[in-house]
Amino acid sequence: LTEAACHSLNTDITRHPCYSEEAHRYFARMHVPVAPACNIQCHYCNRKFDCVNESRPGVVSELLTPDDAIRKVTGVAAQLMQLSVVGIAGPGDPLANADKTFETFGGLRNVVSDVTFCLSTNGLTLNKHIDEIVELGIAHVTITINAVNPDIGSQIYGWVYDEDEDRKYEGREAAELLISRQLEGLKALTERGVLVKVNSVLIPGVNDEHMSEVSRTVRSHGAFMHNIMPLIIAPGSRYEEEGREAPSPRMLHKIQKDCAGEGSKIMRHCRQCRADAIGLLGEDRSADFTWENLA
Ligand code: CLF
Ligand code: SF4
Repeated sequence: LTEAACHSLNTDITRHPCYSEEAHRYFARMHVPVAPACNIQCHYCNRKFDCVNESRPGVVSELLTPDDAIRKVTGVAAQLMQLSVVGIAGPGDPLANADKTFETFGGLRNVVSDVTFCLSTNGLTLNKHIDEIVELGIAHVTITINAVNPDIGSQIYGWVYDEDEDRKYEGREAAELLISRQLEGLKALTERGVLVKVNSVLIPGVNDEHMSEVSRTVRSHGAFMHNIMPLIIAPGSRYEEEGREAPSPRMLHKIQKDCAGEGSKIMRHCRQCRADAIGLLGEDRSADFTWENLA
């Protein structure tokens, strides 16, 4: 998309702290944690904590109901002039809690103007929600895609639950289903004018050598930007039991550089936020915005 096209779709990246490196110095995002459930199992995750796809492991966000989230955003927007984005990123998968997620965005539409809506998902059920996302004006969606090859994906995901069939998939089949839904959702959103960022968790020994293929594939399906994030292992997760380790900064930078060299627009300023973060990236002011302070 050209910059002019972004403006006409209300996908003004110059005010989005994640989609624009420059914007992250001046504009703030607020996450509302309304989405507790998840429909897949990543080996780096422990459900006691927030979704690791866009968040630090070991963090527990306090859940909000959609009504409370709407009240909270209204209060914060009145006090935090830099607020430009409201996002739903957990603590589970926002689209595994589609009713709560869309009720929140729908309600916010009526009470805040001049903020962009942002959604982060593992992508499993995106195919069912494209129209709703577009109709609610959710201009930015992030999909966490860690592999595009099911053999590699089967080393990352324990299972995937398909609610329509009421069936739990495991192993290669689970990864195959998830990957096909992710790529289908990415393409469909892009075709409808939504700006899609792809997050990938870099897992040494699993997807490090695969990452440039991931980057190429998501680019060819329309991804606007690729955010390759270092694995941080949640306490109590399968990867912790296996003794896996985070990538070195050197490995992360080399892979980001290689993917950029092949033509992907790489995000380098991600701070792996919590599902209830408020403020500039890297800053968490959620403690400043208690109900008492907002009253
Ligand atoms: Fe939040 Fe994510 Fe939207 Fe940003 S975070 S839902 S795109 S408004 Fe940003 Fe945080 Fe990194 Fe995510 S720094 S974890 S990339
Ligand atoms: Fe955990 Fe993965 Fe579900 Fe996020 S998508 S809550 S990391 S299992």
